[in-house]
Amino acid sequence: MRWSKALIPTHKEDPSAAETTSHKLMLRSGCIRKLTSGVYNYLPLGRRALLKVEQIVREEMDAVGCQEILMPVLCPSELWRETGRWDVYGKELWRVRDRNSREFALGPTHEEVVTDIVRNEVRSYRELPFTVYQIQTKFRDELRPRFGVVRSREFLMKDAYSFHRDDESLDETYRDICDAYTRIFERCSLTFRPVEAATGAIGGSHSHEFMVLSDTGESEIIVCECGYAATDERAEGAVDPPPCDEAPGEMERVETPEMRTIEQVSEFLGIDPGKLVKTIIYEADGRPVAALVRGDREISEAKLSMALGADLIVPAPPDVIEKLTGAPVGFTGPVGLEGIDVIADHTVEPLVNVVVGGNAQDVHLKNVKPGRDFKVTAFHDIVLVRKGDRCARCGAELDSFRGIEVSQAFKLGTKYSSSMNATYLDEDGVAKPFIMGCYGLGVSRTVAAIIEQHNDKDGITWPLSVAPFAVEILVVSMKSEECTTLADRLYTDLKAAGVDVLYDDRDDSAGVKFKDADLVGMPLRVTIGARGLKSGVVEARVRKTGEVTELPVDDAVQGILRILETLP
Ligand code: 9G3
Repeated sequence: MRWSKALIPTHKEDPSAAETTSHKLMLRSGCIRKLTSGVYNYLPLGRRALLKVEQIVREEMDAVGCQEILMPVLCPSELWRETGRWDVYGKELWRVRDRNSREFALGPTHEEVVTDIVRNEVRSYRELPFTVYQIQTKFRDELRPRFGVVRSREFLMKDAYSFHRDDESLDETYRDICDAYTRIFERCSLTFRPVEAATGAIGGSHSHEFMVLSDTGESEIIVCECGYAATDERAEGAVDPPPCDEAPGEMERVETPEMRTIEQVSEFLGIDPGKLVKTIIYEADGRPVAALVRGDREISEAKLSMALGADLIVPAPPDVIEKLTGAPVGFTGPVGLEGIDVIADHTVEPLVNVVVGGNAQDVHLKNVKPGRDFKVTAFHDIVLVRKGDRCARCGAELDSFRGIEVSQAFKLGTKYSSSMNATYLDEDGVAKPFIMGCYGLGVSRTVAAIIEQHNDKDGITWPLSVAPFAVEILVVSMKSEECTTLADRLYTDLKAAGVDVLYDDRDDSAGVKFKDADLVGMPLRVTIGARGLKSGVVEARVRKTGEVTELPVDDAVQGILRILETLP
């Protein structure tokens, strides 16, 4: 591609609205442009990188025997009503109507549609197992789109679905696809880590996420030297209990005017946050529940949802809280709370003399003892584990990292096939629901993750495997005919040798062109200048390492091919 004719709008300055390195660099290098909130155009460089990643994904999915299909973006609401998910997902599910007012979702994921295909087309156990996948634009009306294509409202995802008659077969495919993911991310030169994950609203028994390690990642990963790794919301850990050798005192009412937060109450009463218990009212599939953790800890909504077997957990709105407790938000407590389940974390059980909300404006209760002063429906592990807690497996101190979630695999079991009545006839002639797995990989997000890990102060440093172009030819001055003649020839010869070449033939200053070459970050830059040509050489420079090789003009193509072979 000749740069003079290409749409590669680079920018010197950092765009003010971009918070992460990858978002800034994708904008500055002209890879993407924002159309509207959470919606991006891919310009030629971005499109080419996206296609490279897409192709790697396709090759590795095909290699483990998956078949590519393409399902529609428009998903009729009837299918989503069959699984109940039309009502479970709120505004994030993008709903549209046709001219006859029939409702559709713009597909955020395709469990329902694929299950519908399979229930109509697959009859016998002899047709199992199999896996289908698609690479398709997905829609989710995110509350807070951010970080460019990392969290956008329209994004490219590879989603795969497998169908089985038994768990062993599901386990095998699950392993094969996790192995394929490992190869995909290795080919993308990513530093990543598979971790155990919560299943959340999707349901199912088992889940892993692949995390690309990055300080700008939205996910927190908890890791242990013993090999245990999990997302923070899923991680299990031992939370050190504070000493509680005190004698239990009498429950006592205290005035706490305008003191609503743990910090405020703790400071006002001069009591350690670890001796407070916080009570949060959630709606679990629409039903209110109270969840309790120590004041110095946070609740894992994912663990709470698993403990309750609920599809969707959301904090209850203020009016629901006021109605249940008779007090404004900030004074909720478990004492005298009637008619709703109280779920407490295990760490709450041994506490004595704690402070809780008094269910009345400006009131808290002191010297409260769980079990004595209020009833707990059930104790569960619902605490959000953090760095410094101890590993549930080996007892060592847990560490934490930040990561970008680039893929996730779930063992779904029969959740979707049962609710949609998708069955096959087994050997014994009995109709049984398909056992399912599903496997997602964010293609556009992976491109951003690659840039997040491959950049320096001057711009992107693309790995060769996903670079929009392998080589950039840079002509120092378009005024020199000797230089442009050679550059034209090299451009033609490299393309003939199958190399993707970007030819910076713009009539701009050398300074601008060198800066842009670093910014767009093609793995190998070949500079053609009058000075080099005097001694019969062109200069090849590896973007990532800065390593320079002078190549004799007559051997330039072979020399370039040799260097490319050494690049990842
Ligand atoms: C929705 C909306 C958002 C969603 C979902 C449904 C996340 C939803 C989870 C998954 C799970 C798997 C197939 C590939 C592998 C991952 N956000 N999830 O189901 F309606 Cl609005 O998508 N899907």
